[in-house]
Amino acid sequence: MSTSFSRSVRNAGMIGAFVMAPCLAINPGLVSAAETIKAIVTTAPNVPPPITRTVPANVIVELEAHEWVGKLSDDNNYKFWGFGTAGAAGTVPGPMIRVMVGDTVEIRLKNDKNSQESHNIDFHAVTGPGGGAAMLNTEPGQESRLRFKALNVGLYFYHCATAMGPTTSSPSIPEHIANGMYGGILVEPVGGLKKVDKEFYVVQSEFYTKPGKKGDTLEFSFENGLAEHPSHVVFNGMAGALVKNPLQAKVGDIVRMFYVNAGPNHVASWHIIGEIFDRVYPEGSLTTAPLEGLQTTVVPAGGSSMAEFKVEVPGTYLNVDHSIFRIAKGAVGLLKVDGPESPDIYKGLK
Ligand SMILES: [Cu+2]
Repeated sequence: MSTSFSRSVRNAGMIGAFVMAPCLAINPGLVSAAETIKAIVTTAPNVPPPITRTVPANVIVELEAHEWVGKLSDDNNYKFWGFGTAGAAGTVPGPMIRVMVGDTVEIRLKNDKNSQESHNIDFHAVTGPGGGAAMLNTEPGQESRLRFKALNVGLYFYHCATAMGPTTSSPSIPEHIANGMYGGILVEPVGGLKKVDKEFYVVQSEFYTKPGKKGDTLEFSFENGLAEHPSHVVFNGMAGALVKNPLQAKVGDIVRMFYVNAGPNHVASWHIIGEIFDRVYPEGSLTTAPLEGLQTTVVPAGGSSMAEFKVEVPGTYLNVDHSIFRIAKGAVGLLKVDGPESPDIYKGLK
């Protein structure tokens, strides 16, 4: 067992575990003589542990498409379509995936046997037609596989891109995204990102529903999607998800946020009230120098941003889209910072 593998196991914690090659059936082709491991994927806001190895590996990622009714807000349910880890329920957003540039990644996508729709995935981290979607069309109860080489470092979006669905008036890719089928995949540089104290995975997205009463399971509205008029704008899949379960940090921590904007329509103006981004890696580019000292950063639909900031003052900070009326549609989350007061930085005067 290599040293890097041992570290990976220790870092895995409760989230999952790496698995060595011999127990895995690997198809020939791109696969190299490198170590074969099973990726750790995490549910938002959790982030897979940093990659400590420095040589590319064959990485197996297992995902499962599901359709289920869940909470979109305290008042209403919604029939979501989304991705989950193998053998687990679907979540919105789908799991975060973390690989290293040069890795050969094998995606194993199952579609739950109870699904009504075919699903697939277009990974923006994939070089190849459709980002892999054409190779991953998966009927209910079936499994598809794709192997790709991660050529570019960055924080990338992934989403279902199934071109057939129940809405016959238009291509249905938007509907699959609008129902919750998306997530983020980080392709780290060799040697990984600089160590920080806290990492979080936050995905902003819009939902387009028909009107309904409190307690209703709201239905998707293609017309509102077409009009780009969302009923809900949320972080991590539900209005108030990050209010009920705030992100937590301590005074002095350096926080890194992997921020993905699923859209499907609107550009986000990401801002944390009372904080300044020390470093922003615009549009998820991790190989260019960061911008420093930013208040608000634009995150395109189908794109991402990574930001790092030190939290110096205790208290509760609001994560928002500064297209600010979206707060009323659910786009607000909390970051709670515990620790000693910092009166030299922030102090009320009477
Ligand atoms: Cu789909």
